[in-house]
Amino acid sequence: MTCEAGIHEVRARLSSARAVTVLTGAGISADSGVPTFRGTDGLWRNFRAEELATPEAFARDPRLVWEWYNWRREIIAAKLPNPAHAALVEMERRFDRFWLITQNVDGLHRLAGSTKLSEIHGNIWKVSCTACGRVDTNHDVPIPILPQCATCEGLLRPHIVWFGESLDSEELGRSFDAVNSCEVLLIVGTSGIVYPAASFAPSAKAAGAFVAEINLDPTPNSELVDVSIQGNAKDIVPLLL
Ligand code: BV8
Ligand code: ZN
Repeated sequence: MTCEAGIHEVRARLSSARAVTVLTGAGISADSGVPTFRGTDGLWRNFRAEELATPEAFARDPRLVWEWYNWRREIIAAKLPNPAHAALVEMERRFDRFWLITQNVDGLHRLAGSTKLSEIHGNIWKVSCTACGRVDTNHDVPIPILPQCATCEGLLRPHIVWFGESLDSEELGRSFDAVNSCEVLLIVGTSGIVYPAASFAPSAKAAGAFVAEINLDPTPNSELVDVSIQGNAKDIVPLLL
Protein backbone atom coordinates (compact mmCIF):
# COMPACT_ATOMS: atom_id res chain seq x y z
CA MET A 1 0.00 0.00 0.00
CA THR A 2 1.44 3.41 -0.91
CA CYS A 3 2.07 6.03 1.72
CA GLU A 4 -0.80 8.14 0.37
CA ALA A 5 -3.19 5.19 0.33
CA GLY A 6 -2.16 4.35 3.90
CA ILE A 7 -2.75 7.90 5.09
CA HIS A 8 -6.13 7.94 3.32
CA GLU A 9 -7.15 4.67 5.00
CA VAL A 10 -6.13 5.90 8.46
CA ARG A 11 -7.95 9.22 7.97
CA ALA A 12 -11.09 7.32 6.98
CA ARG A 13 -10.86 5.12 10.06
CA LEU A 14 -10.23 8.09 12.34
CA SER A 15 -13.17 10.04 10.86
CA SER A 16 -15.63 7.48 12.23
CA ALA A 17 -13.73 6.51 15.42
CA ARG A 18 -14.91 7.27 18.95
CA ALA A 19 -11.97 5.75 20.83
CA VAL A 20 -8.39 6.27 19.66
CA THR A 21 -5.18 5.13 21.38
CA VAL A 22 -1.65 6.09 20.34
CA LEU A 23 1.64 4.41 21.33
CA THR A 24 4.84 6.35 20.71
CA GLY A 25 8.54 5.55 20.92
CA ALA A 26 11.82 7.35 20.43
CA GLY A 27 11.12 7.84 16.72
CA ILE A 28 8.55 10.58 17.37
CA SER A 29 11.22 12.62 19.17
CA ALA A 30 13.92 11.93 16.59
CA ASP A 31 12.60 14.85 14.53
CA SER A 32 13.11 17.06 17.59
CA GLY A 33 16.78 16.06 17.67
CA VAL A 34 16.55 13.56 20.53
CA PRO A 35 18.74 10.53 19.70
CA THR A 36 16.84 7.24 19.43
CA PHE A 37 17.94 4.08 21.19
CA ARG A 38 18.69 1.70 18.38
CA GLY A 39 19.25 3.93 15.39
CA THR A 40 22.69 4.58 13.88
CA ASP A 41 23.10 7.56 16.23
CA GLY A 42 21.60 5.30 18.88
CA LEU A 43 21.90 6.29 22.50
CA TRP A 44 23.10 2.84 23.35
CA ARG A 45 26.00 2.92 20.90
CA ASN A 46 28.62 3.87 23.47
CA PHE A 47 26.95 1.79 26.14
CA ARG A 48 24.80 -1.35 26.03
CA ALA A 49 21.33 -0.86 27.50
CA GLU A 50 21.99 -3.58 30.05
CA GLU A 51 25.08 -1.71 31.24
CA LEU A 52 23.32 1.44 32.32
CA ALA A 53 19.52 1.32 32.31
CA THR A 54 19.34 -1.38 35.00
CA PRO A 55 19.08 -1.37 38.82
CA GLU A 56 22.22 -3.52 38.95
CA ALA A 57 24.23 -0.90 37.04
CA PHE A 58 22.95 1.82 39.38
CA ALA A 59 23.81 -0.23 42.47
CA ARG A 60 27.28 -0.97 41.08
CA ASP A 61 28.14 2.52 39.78
CA PRO A 62 25.56 5.24 40.52
CA ARG A 63 27.97 7.96 39.41
CA LEU A 64 28.35 6.50 35.90
CA VAL A 65 24.58 6.09 35.56
CA TRP A 66 23.97 9.66 36.76
CA GLU A 67 26.63 10.96 34.38
CA TRP A 68 24.82 9.20 31.52
CA TYR A 69 21.48 10.68 32.54
CA ASN A 70 23.02 14.13 32.96
CA TRP A 71 24.36 13.79 29.39
CA ARG A 72 20.83 12.93 28.18
CA ARG A 73 19.17 15.66 30.25
CA GLU A 74 21.53 18.21 28.70
CA ILE A 75 20.62 17.02 25.19
CA ILE A 76 16.88 16.88 25.86
CA ALA A 77 16.69 20.23 27.75
CA ALA A 78 17.39 22.06 24.48
CA LYS A 79 14.84 20.13 22.41
CA LEU A 80 11.29 21.14 21.53
CA PRO A 81 8.21 19.18 20.49
CA ASN A 82 7.76 18.77 16.72
CA PRO A 83 4.59 18.77 14.53
CA ALA A 84 3.97 15.10 15.34
CA HIS A 85 3.73 15.88 19.07
CA ALA A 86 1.46 18.84 18.28
CA ALA A 87 -0.81 16.72 16.06
CA LEU A 88 -1.35 14.29 18.96
CA VAL A 89 -2.37 17.21 21.22
CA GLU A 90 -4.96 18.13 18.58
CA MET A 91 -6.08 14.48 18.37
CA GLU A 92 -6.66 14.43 22.16
CA ARG A 93 -9.12 17.30 21.68
CA ARG A 94 -10.93 15.71 18.71
CA PHE A 95 -11.88 12.31 20.06
CA ASP A 96 -14.32 11.49 22.85
CA ARG A 97 -12.02 8.82 24.13
CA PHE A 98 -8.32 9.31 23.51
CA TRP A 99 -5.24 7.98 25.30
CA LEU A 100 -1.55 8.48 24.54
CA ILE A 101 0.96 5.91 25.79
CA THR A 102 4.60 6.85 25.44
CA GLN A 103 7.76 4.84 26.03
CA ASN A 104 9.72 8.07 25.82
CA VAL A 105 11.15 9.60 28.97
CA ASP A 106 11.96 12.97 27.30
CA GLY A 107 8.78 14.75 28.47
CA LEU A 108 8.13 16.24 25.01
CA HIS A 109 4.48 15.05 24.85
CA ARG A 110 3.75 16.83 28.14
CA LEU A 111 5.64 19.90 26.96
CA ALA A 112 3.56 19.90 23.74
CA GLY A 113 0.34 19.93 25.82
CA SER A 114 -0.77 16.27 25.93
CA THR A 115 -2.65 15.54 29.15
CA LYS A 116 -4.32 12.15 28.54
CA LEU A 117 -0.94 10.54 28.73
CA SER A 118 0.84 7.57 30.31
CA GLU A 119 4.64 7.86 30.45
CA ILE A 120 5.06 4.13 31.00
CA HIS A 121 8.85 4.21 31.23
CA GLY A 122 8.91 7.27 33.46
CA ASN A 123 10.21 10.78 32.91
CA ILE A 124 13.80 12.01 32.81
CA TRP A 125 12.76 15.24 34.61
CA LYS A 126 11.62 13.30 37.67
CA VAL A 127 13.74 11.81 40.44
CA SER A 128 12.78 9.33 43.14
CA CYS A 129 14.40 8.58 46.48
CA THR A 130 15.84 5.07 46.83
CA ALA A 131 15.21 5.26 50.58
CA CYS A 132 11.81 6.90 51.17
CA GLY A 133 10.38 6.63 47.64
CA ARG A 134 9.51 10.32 47.39
CA VAL A 135 9.14 11.48 43.75
CA ASP A 136 9.97 15.05 42.70
CA THR A 137 10.38 16.99 39.48
CA ASN A 138 13.93 18.20 38.96
CA HIS A 139 15.09 20.26 35.98
CA ASP A 140 18.71 20.87 37.11
CA VAL A 141 21.14 20.46 34.20
CA PRO A 142 23.36 18.92 35.36
CA ILE A 143 22.09 17.34 38.57
CA PRO A 144 24.96 17.52 41.09
CA ILE A 145 26.29 13.95 41.58
CA LEU A 146 25.37 12.16 43.82
CA PRO A 147 21.96 13.78 44.49
CA GLN A 148 20.33 13.33 47.89
CA CYS A 149 16.70 13.37 49.01
CA ALA A 150 15.54 16.68 50.53
CA THR A 151 13.71 14.84 53.29
CA CYS A 152 15.76 11.82 54.28
CA GLU A 153 19.11 12.36 52.53
CA GLY A 154 18.67 9.04 50.70
CA LEU A 155 20.28 8.57 47.27
CA LEU A 156 18.10 9.89 44.44
CA ARG A 157 17.67 7.93 41.18
CA PRO A 158 16.09 8.87 37.86
CA HIS A 159 12.34 8.20 38.04
CA ILE A 160 12.62 5.93 35.05
CA VAL A 161 11.73 2.23 34.57
CA TRP A 162 14.94 0.29 33.95
CA PHE A 163 15.25 -3.11 32.30
CA GLY A 164 14.11 -5.84 34.65
CA GLU A 165 11.98 -3.38 36.64
CA SER A 166 8.22 -3.60 36.50
CA LEU A 167 6.18 -0.71 35.20
CA ASP A 168 3.85 1.26 37.44
CA SER A 169 0.85 -1.07 37.71
CA GLU A 170 -1.72 1.74 37.52
CA GLU A 171 -0.18 3.23 34.35
CA LEU A 172 0.16 -0.23 32.84
CA GLY A 173 -3.45 -1.09 33.68
CA ARG A 174 -4.68 2.15 32.14
CA SER A 175 -2.58 1.51 29.05
CA PHE A 176 -3.92 -2.00 28.54
CA ASP A 177 -7.48 -0.69 28.98
CA ALA A 178 -6.82 1.97 26.33
CA VAL A 179 -5.25 -0.63 24.00
CA ASN A 180 -8.04 -3.17 24.42
CA SER A 181 -10.96 -0.74 24.16
CA CYS A 182 -9.92 1.45 21.22
CA GLU A 183 -11.26 1.30 17.66
CA VAL A 184 -7.98 2.65 16.25
CA LEU A 185 -4.45 2.15 17.61
CA LEU A 186 -1.68 4.26 16.06
CA ILE A 187 1.92 3.15 16.69
CA VAL A 188 4.42 5.91 16.02
CA GLY A 189 8.21 5.61 16.01
CA THR A 190 8.90 2.49 18.02
CA SER A 191 11.03 -0.51 17.11
CA GLY A 192 8.56 -2.77 18.89
CA ILE A 193 11.29 -4.63 20.78
CA VAL A 194 10.73 -3.66 24.42
CA TYR A 195 8.05 -5.40 26.49
CA PRO A 196 5.39 -4.96 27.73
CA ALA A 197 4.85 -2.08 25.23
CA ALA A 198 5.64 -4.47 22.37
CA SER A 199 2.57 -6.52 23.32
CA PHE A 200 0.16 -3.59 22.79
CA ALA A 201 -0.19 -4.02 19.02
CA PRO A 202 -1.07 -7.74 19.10
CA SER A 203 -3.37 -7.08 22.05
CA ALA A 204 -5.25 -4.31 20.21
CA LYS A 205 -5.50 -6.47 17.09
CA ALA A 206 -6.91 -9.36 19.11
CA ALA A 207 -9.47 -6.95 20.59
CA GLY A 208 -10.62 -6.00 17.07
CA ALA A 209 -8.97 -2.61 16.65
CA PHE A 210 -7.70 -1.16 13.38
CA VAL A 211 -3.93 -0.84 13.91
CA ALA A 212 -1.64 1.46 11.90
CA GLU A 213 2.11 1.90 12.23
CA ILE A 214 4.08 5.03 11.27
CA ASN A 215 7.80 4.36 11.14
CA LEU A 216 10.87 5.06 9.03
CA ASP A 217 11.60 1.35 8.77
CA PRO A 218 9.73 -1.96 8.97
CA THR A 219 9.46 -3.39 12.50
CA PRO A 220 8.32 -6.70 14.06
CA ASN A 221 4.84 -5.08 14.19
CA SER A 222 4.77 -4.36 10.43
CA GLU A 223 3.49 -7.82 9.51
CA LEU A 224 0.74 -7.66 12.08
CA VAL A 225 -0.72 -4.17 11.57
CA ASP A 226 -3.48 -3.26 9.10
CA VAL A 227 -1.55 -0.33 7.61
CA SER A 228 2.18 0.38 7.79
CA ILE A 229 3.16 3.89 6.64
CA GLN A 230 6.83 4.47 6.06
CA GLY A 231 8.05 8.01 6.67
CA ASN A 232 9.00 10.69 9.18
CA ALA A 233 6.54 11.05 12.05
CA LYS A 234 6.71 14.86 11.81
CA ASP A 235 5.51 14.70 8.19
CA ILE A 236 3.00 11.85 8.46
CA VAL A 237 1.19 12.27 11.80
CA PRO A 238 -0.16 15.79 11.05
CA LEU A 239 -1.63 14.43 7.79
CA LEU A 240 -3.71 11.87 9.70
CA LEU A 241 -6.00 14.55 11.15
C1 BV8 B 1 9.68 -5.76 32.58
C2 BV8 B 1 14.10 3.59 30.22
C3 BV8 B 1 9.74 -7.51 34.10
C4 BV8 B 1 15.57 3.67 30.15
C5 BV8 B 1 13.42 1.76 28.88
C6 BV8 B 1 15.71 -10.56 28.24
C7 BV8 B 1 16.62 -10.03 29.14
C8 BV8 B 1 16.27 -8.97 29.99
C9 BV8 B 1 14.97 -8.44 29.94
C10 BV8 B 1 14.09 -8.98 29.03
C11 BV8 B 1 14.44 -10.03 28.19
N1 BV8 B 1 13.37 -10.33 27.42
C12 BV8 B 1 12.35 -9.50 27.74
C13 BV8 B 1 12.76 -8.71 28.75
C14 BV8 B 1 11.97 -7.69 29.40
C15 BV8 B 1 12.50 -6.32 28.98
C16 BV8 B 1 12.57 -6.21 27.47
O1 BV8 B 1 11.55 -6.06 26.82
N2 BV8 B 1 13.79 -6.28 26.93
C17 BV8 B 1 13.92 -6.19 25.48
C18 BV8 B 1 15.22 -5.44 25.16
C19 BV8 B 1 13.91 -7.60 24.93
N3 BV8 B 1 11.53 -5.38 29.48
C20 BV8 B 1 11.68 -4.91 30.71
O2 BV8 B 1 12.63 -5.16 31.45
C21 BV8 B 1 10.53 -4.03 31.20
N4 BV8 B 1 10.15 -4.52 32.47
O3 BV8 B 1 9.40 -6.47 31.66
O4 BV8 B 1 9.55 -6.11 33.85
C22 BV8 B 1 8.93 -7.71 35.27
C23 BV8 B 1 7.63 -8.21 35.11
C24 BV8 B 1 6.89 -8.41 36.22
C25 BV8 B 1 7.43 -8.12 37.49
C26 BV8 B 1 8.72 -7.61 37.62
C27 BV8 B 1 9.48 -7.40 36.51
C28 BV8 B 1 10.99 -2.61 31.35
C29 BV8 B 1 11.16 -2.00 29.99
C30 BV8 B 1 11.49 -0.53 30.14
C31 BV8 B 1 12.97 -0.38 29.93
N5 BV8 B 1 13.26 1.05 29.96
N6 BV8 B 1 13.68 3.03 28.96
C32 BV8 B 1 15.92 5.01 29.60
O5 BV8 B 1 15.21 5.48 28.66
O6 BV8 B 1 16.91 5.58 30.08
S1 BV8 B 1 13.22 1.06 27.37
C33 BV8 B 1 13.86 2.05 26.13
O7 BV8 B 1 13.53 1.38 24.90
C34 BV8 B 1 13.21 3.43 25.98
O8 BV8 B 1 12.22 3.70 26.96
C35 BV8 B 1 12.55 3.35 24.64
O9 BV8 B 1 11.41 4.07 24.59
C36 BV8 B 1 12.29 1.91 24.57
C37 BV8 B 1 11.84 1.37 23.27
O10 BV8 B 1 12.70 1.88 22.27
P1 BV8 B 1 11.98 2.70 21.10
O11 BV8 B 1 11.19 3.81 21.70
O12 BV8 B 1 11.25 1.76 20.22
O13 BV8 B 1 13.21 3.35 20.36
P2 BV8 B 1 14.15 2.63 19.32
O14 BV8 B 1 15.37 3.49 19.16
O15 BV8 B 1 14.30 1.19 19.68
O16 BV8 B 1 13.31 2.68 17.97
C38 BV8 B 1 13.04 3.94 17.36
C39 BV8 B 1 12.10 3.63 16.23
O17 BV8 B 1 11.72 4.86 15.63
C40 BV8 B 1 12.75 2.79 15.13
O18 BV8 B 1 11.82 1.82 14.70
C41 BV8 B 1 13.02 3.81 14.00
O19 BV8 B 1 12.86 3.23 12.72
C42 BV8 B 1 11.90 4.80 14.24
N7 BV8 B 1 12.21 6.17 13.81
C43 BV8 B 1 13.40 6.83 13.89
N8 BV8 B 1 13.25 8.10 13.43
C44 BV8 B 1 11.94 8.23 13.07
C45 BV8 B 1 11.28 7.01 13.30
N9 BV8 B 1 9.97 6.83 13.02
C46 BV8 B 1 9.29 7.87 12.51
N10 BV8 B 1 9.85 9.08 12.26
C47 BV8 B 1 11.16 9.29 12.53
N11 BV8 B 1 11.71 10.50 12.27
ZN1 ZN C 1 14.06 10.19 50.80
